[in-house]
Amino acid sequence: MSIRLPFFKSKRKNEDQPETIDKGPDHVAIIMDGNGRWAKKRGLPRIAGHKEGMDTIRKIVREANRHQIKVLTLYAFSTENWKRPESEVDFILRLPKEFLQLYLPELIENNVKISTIGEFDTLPKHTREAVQYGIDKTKHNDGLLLNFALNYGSRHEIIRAVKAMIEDVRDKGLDMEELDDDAFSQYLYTGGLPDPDLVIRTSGEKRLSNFLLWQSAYSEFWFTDKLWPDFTEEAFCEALDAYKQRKRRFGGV
Ligand code: V0D
Repeated sequence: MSIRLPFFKSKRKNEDQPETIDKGPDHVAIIMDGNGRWAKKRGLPRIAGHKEGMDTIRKIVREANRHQIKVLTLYAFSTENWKRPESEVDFILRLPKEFLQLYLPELIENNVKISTIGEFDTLPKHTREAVQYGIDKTKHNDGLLLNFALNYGSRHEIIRAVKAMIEDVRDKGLDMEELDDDAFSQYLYTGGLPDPDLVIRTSGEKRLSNFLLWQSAYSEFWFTDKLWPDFTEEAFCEALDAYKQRKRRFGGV
């Protein structure tokens, strides 16, 4: 389910305007890893970690708002996550409803708009209905875009985009000569969104794991050993500060 927002112009190279010093990221994407491990460390079932992870989302959304971040993309459920035990998958797919029961009023108060990327149609009906409710209730908001990657895998996203583009060449007379990377980007789930400026992964793994492969070609990366439920506002600010410092150094040379 891609949402097209014409007012977000993808600006990857930023050659035409001088880099603003200390400019924070517009788009932050996060791989929220380590929920199961957090629970295991406490002798709790993995699902307790997923539940705790929802509270971290709430905190990070509030902090993202304070920093005038425009898009926050969260890797909530990958196409590989189906391989987990059925009971865990079942629990995870009920979290959107629980999350919205807890936090939708606060999201609305804070002008947050919910969107998703990924293969929405093959999620269970109850999950789709819960998420769609959140999308509908926040569709008029124009603050932070809280973008959940649900049933998302980047290679699949790219293949799907290639197929859609070929269809448009065949059926809509799209000129092959005009196809460049900007044109292609529009066929991805993230079409209309800026590329992530900063990709964060918690819990120590230093991999992209099929997340935003195309979109993160020019992104900065921040890896932390903190497990997602232990990721705090302070830890998030640390990542944002590191991002700004890198930009500053880059601007200086
Ligand atoms: C589990 C830790 C919120 C990471 C956070 C279906 C993994 C809790 C949502 C959510 C998940 C999604 C859409 C929406 C509102 C909330 C969520 C999933 C997993 C996968 F509109 N947390 N959360 N979705 N986890």
